[in-house]
Amino acid sequence: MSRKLIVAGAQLGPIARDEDRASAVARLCALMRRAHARGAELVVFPELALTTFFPRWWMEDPAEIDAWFETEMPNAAVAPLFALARELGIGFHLGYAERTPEGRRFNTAILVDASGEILSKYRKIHLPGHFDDQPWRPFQHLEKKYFEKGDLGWPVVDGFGGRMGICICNDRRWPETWRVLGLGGAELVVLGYNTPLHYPPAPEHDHLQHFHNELSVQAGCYQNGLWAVAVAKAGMEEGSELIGGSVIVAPTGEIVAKAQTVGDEVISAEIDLDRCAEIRANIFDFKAHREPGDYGAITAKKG
Ligand code: CDV
Repeated sequence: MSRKLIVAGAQLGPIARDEDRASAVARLCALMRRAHARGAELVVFPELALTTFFPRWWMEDPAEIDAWFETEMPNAAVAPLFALARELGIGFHLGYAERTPEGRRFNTAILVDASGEILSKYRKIHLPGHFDDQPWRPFQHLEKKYFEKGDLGWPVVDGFGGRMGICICNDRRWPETWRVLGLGGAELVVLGYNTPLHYPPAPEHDHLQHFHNELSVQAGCYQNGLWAVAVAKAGMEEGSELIGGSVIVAPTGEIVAKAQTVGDEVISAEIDLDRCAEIRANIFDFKAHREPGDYGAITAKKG
């Protein structure tokens, strides 16, 4: 049986602070239709795709904070997206802010199959930024304040004819993320990101943002012999310029599709999951060549 499938990345241009869920979901639906028209069986949306990237603002009022979070998934606001996916027979990945019934808050992503069933859920583990108010920044990055560290590990599940993994944004910069997914047997990793062009603590690296994005995803794919669809929120969003640059990357580390704009844009590629073996049965044949007995420091030490 063929293990080829067409996958799409649906990059989102900026979402304004006052843009409501209905408007964002209408944009996601339009992108889903475009992905389906290209024959895609799976479309990947960015991190926190239902709202603006709200962790850029310091907020203290719990009601104001909670307004950015979804307490159920699906819910009434995203129902049109789930319904369209079922109608078209297309799966999707969606990032959103999750508030649990116990009041815990996570930066979450789900993978939904073509029948609208949630196949997998991931809660972001590598939360970047800071806990405290830092008004000197042109925009803040308060993920550590608004989210708890994810508690689901990096699940790898069967779906779309292969083994599927999820990570979120800053996770992609960490080799540990990719190796855990690779050890779980992931053949396709889907991920969304919101990466500003300007990084206030180290502005001397601003010109390297696209390079570091591609370097991270390409290395993760190559070193673990897997495919990735990495999808951005892009463009000038409430004073923060987001890099865009969504890519689809092969197990060889080669980029096979890349966004050309910083707006709403669909990229797609036919991918063959059997190509993972090109790497996994050779240079990164884990069973033959890994030496876990020598890697103890990775889990024994934090820094
Ligand atoms: N949303 C993110 O995780 N953004 C980080 C930025 C802050 C460095 C990223 O890794 O792209």
